[in-house]
Amino acid sequence: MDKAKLLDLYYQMVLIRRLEERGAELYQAGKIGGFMHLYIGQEAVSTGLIAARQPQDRVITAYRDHGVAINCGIPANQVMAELMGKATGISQGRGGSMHMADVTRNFWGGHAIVGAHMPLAAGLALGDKYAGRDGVTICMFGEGATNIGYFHEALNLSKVWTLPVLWVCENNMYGMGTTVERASAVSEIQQKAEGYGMAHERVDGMDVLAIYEAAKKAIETVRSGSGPRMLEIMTYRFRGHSMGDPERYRKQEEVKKWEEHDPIGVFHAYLTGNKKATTKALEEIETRAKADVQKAVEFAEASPEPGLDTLFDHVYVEEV
Ligand SMILES: Cc1ncc(C[n+]2csc(CCOP(=O)(O)OP(=O)(O)O)c2C)c(N)n1
Repeated sequence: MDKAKLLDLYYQMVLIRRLEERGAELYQAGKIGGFMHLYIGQEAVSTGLIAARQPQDRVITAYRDHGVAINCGIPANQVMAELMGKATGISQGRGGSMHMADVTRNFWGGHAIVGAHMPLAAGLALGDKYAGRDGVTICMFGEGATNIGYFHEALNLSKVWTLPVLWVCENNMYGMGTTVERASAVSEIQQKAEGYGMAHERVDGMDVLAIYEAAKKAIETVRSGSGPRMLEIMTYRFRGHSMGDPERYRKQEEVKKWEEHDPIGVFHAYLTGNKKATTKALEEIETRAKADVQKAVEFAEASPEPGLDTLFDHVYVEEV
């Protein structure tokens, strides 16, 4: 990967982190409503994954979607405005935190119902296959979603119909307050792919370049027509499940231990240690990301709420 791309990945990860930190403050100040799930700690996953896609590859995920939106190219202004429910948000203020989407960037959305987007991913892939297009659908989900019926239906059909899907499990070890061991018959989620005759691989989720390399290989293999595959990416969320989680199910020492492997810190050490970037260059990126978040907050605050006269817009798809 060339230096410019490496630095861009660093920028994306820092931008997500700073944007969500500000988001948490705005939530506490009552400026963001509804549920909000932060991606802090998991930024390397979608950054590495989406850097490996081609423009024709579709991305679909669950409700922890702010980072995915940024990585798909949605400007910070529109992500922040959506968090605040403003008309200038990427979903015009109607979706909020959990429902960012932009099909023009091949981002098919954040979805709030656990696992429900997985059959949609199979459908998107079926559409591409049927039309003879060479896109791959990248479907991200938590390990908790793998205990749900949708997961099994979707994986089964994707294999039966040799659909071009890359299933990506983000194993952050907790589904709300429940550990993977308490909820899943096997804690190594990749084993579930075996039940559907699918190739699979476990990847270090704190290492953006390891994710990029694994994703690149997996996406191109799927594109070659060999059918679906699964990646299980081992990661950790540094914050609670959603805003207002008292986190009684885990010890602070555990969180601190994982924070020592902060994906941004790990990437910083790689870039400086391998002379890909100077500390000063990375500081400049951090300053830029912070300024971009500040601009996004100002843009969102100055934006109007959706007008009452638009209340019934977009409720039904118009016949064409
Ligand atoms: C069908 C359904 N059941 C329950 C919930 C409530 N719920 C929201 S998030 C969540 C945990 C999911 O965990 P996981 O899939 O591992 O994703 P993570 O939050 O770790 O990213 C649950 C049970 C829901 N949204 N949908």
